[in-house]
Amino acid sequence: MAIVIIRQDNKIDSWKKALKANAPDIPIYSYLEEHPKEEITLACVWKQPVDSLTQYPNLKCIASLGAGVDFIFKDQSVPENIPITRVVDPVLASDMSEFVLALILNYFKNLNNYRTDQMKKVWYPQEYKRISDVTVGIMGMGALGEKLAEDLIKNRFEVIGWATSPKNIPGVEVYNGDKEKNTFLSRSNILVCLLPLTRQTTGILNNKLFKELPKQSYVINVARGGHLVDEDLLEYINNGHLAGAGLDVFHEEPLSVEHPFWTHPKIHITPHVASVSDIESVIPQLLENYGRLKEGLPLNNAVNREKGY
Ligand code: NDP
Ligand code: OXD
Repeated sequence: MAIVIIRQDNKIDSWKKALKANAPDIPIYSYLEEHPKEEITLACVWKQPVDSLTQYPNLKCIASLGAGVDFIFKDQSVPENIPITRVVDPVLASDMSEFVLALILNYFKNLNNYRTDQMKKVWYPQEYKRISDVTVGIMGMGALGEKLAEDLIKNRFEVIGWATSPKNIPGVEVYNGDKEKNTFLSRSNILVCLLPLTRQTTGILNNKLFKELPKQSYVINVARGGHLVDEDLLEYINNGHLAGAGLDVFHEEPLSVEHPFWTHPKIHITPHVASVSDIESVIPQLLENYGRLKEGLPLNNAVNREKGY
């Protein structure tokens, strides 16, 4: 049994070093080095190259090194019968919650505008918003959505949520499914998307949805670029229905230099940094599942292939 790490950024060595430090007896390889393919039972992946997962005849589990697994399902070459797991981690959740809180407060207090004014030596006080002015609607009340809701409540926000199934989260009214979606939207002055990207949720942030939001709502997408119909967002900001948007994720990453989001005064973009898996925090769950594979036990944080998340 052995582990292979497959990712196309410059983080393979850090993951490998940390895994080895925590489990010196387990053989751990980068997919870029010579390695015995038949020994690999666990593949730890992030945006793997197409076909890279087809080379392991004894693969028993594909572990996403992030919370999302959409990139695994997108790769048609990924074997259909192998269990997939994902990261569910308190550090990932608190990082996300801090990021969204920062975006909301930044928007309320016009901080980006003042920074731009500062560069031009412009003194231009503007009206600001308060926490008590808004209800935050969170689409997706999973590991990240629930933690965000808890933290927003601690900061005196009124919070509502939307998911497929009922939830019991103190202080949060959670709406379910399509029939309650419009009621949820009609109350969301700040809409935060924390949905997984699936067949059902692709393109969900579109003009039909924006129309249901209260006038001057602010949209935050920290989930996946595929949730958003870019032209619809531009239309609804430019026609004045939406106040603006904070976007961390895009259809194409890095975002093309030609894209109108870069220069739009009401769109705040960041380069997919809302919450990045913390290696030390995530490693214990990878090793726990490696041990479970060995023992033939059910895997933790398993993805439901039918649902796609
Ligand atoms: P979870 O799987 O824990 O939660 C997903 C939530 O979405 C669940 O509450 C689920 O409902 C709900 N949901 C799924 N499909 C629908 C639907 N069709 N209608 C209504 N609700 C739906 O995911 P996480 O919270 O761990 O992560 C969410 C996403 O955040 C990830 O998939 C990833 O894409 C993104 N992400 C982005 C990061 C960034 O840096 N920008 C970092 C980390 C994650 P139910 O509970 O009823 O199943
Ligand atoms: C994730 C991400 O899904 O970083 O973890 O986007």
